[in-house]
Amino acid sequence: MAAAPKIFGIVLAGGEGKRLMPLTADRAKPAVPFGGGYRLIDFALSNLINSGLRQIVVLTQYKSHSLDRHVSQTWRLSGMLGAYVASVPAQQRLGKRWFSGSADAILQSLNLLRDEKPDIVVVVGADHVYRMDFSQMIRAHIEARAGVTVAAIRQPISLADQFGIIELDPKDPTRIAAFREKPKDAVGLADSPGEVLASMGNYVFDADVLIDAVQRDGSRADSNHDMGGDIVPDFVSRGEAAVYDLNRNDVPGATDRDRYYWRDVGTIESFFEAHQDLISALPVFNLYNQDWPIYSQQLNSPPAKFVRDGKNAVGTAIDSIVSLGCVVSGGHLERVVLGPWVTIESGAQVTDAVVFERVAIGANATVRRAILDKDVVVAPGASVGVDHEADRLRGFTVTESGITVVGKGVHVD
Ligand code: ADQ
Repeated sequence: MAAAPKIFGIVLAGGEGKRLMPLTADRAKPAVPFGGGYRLIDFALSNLINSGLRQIVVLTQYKSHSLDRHVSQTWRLSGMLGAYVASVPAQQRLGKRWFSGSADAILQSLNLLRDEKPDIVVVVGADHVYRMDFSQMIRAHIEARAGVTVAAIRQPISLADQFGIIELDPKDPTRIAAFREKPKDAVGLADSPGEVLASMGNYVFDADVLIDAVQRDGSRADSNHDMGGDIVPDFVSRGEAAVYDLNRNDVPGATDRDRYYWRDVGTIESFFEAHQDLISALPVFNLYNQDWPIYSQQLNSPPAKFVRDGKNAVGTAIDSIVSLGCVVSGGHLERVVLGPWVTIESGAQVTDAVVFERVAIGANATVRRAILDKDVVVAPGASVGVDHEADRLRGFTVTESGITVVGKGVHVD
């Protein structure tokens, strides 16, 4: 391999995100808004760009219109030195079929690798909130001389059935001895029985090894063509998989609280909780780290404004994030994340909420423990999240822990 290996990034962004319904009714999961002005995919892309990658493709499939638009409008790199972030929709290059899994998405996109001829390929998921310097993981991969290196982080054992679970080789703890995708009967770690070592769904491969692996997988009738379910276990069975623990990763500007922060925001519950992690005074995840910025679309919008209403009531917000273009007129926000262009009228009370773009909350309305998708209108005096039975009867999703989700464009009376 040359002294400076050529690195290529693949972002897997074709997942449906069924567990995030109704937020994914009309958009791919990586395009779901997060933290006011971001989309979920901005975290993966920012990490890759901050790590020095300059050739990145985003493989899309499911309801990809808003994702494709976001990637092409926001992630415009200068054309110099062949730098790009390109959204590549499924194209049926290998017959009349869509991607049958994440490994098949790569198999159907091998023309991109053949064009660029990289030495190393970084493959990442598109729906996690975290910071990670992939250049450090790439160095570890080259030193480990493994076919694949899998990024890993400790997670509570109660979540083991949502992740690929890694068992290390006791003789060489840099190697993976066993890998099971989403097991129901995971065993805790020897030094911490309440935890397991989970795959983050981020991988570094030698390019030729990746090409060979997805081609072999493609010819197997017994494979689901899934990176976590099929490709990684195959490397593990041949003793060719190394692990890279996120706790080895040192991201510039990280705080003690968020140095190893990583959240899979695949469910409404985890999506809601990750927002709560953003808004406290000492945030669990610090969006204000300028040494490792998370990039997103630049809105041409006026700043947020807080004003008194006609009756001299003050518009206030505490422990909240308020995006550009918002106007809070006499209403009160507490532990709320507002996307751009939201209006909050006199006497409205909004607590513990995630509110997407262009939502209007009318005078004296009440919103509690809720997620309001884009263009929702809450009429004056109406309520969301106060009476869960009434919420269900109106067709809103109410989760087990009592989070009410109102879908895009719904008018709440
Ligand atoms: P999951 O996220 O459940 O687990 P998957 O549904 O395959 O696995 O999604 C992985 C990534 O690939 C996501 O970013 C998704 O959008 C994308 N994707 C899924 N199907 C795709 C397709 N047909 N085409 C293109 N992209 C597709 C994975 C790993 C686990 C690991 C967790 C960490 O399989 O081992 O623990 O991620 O969250």
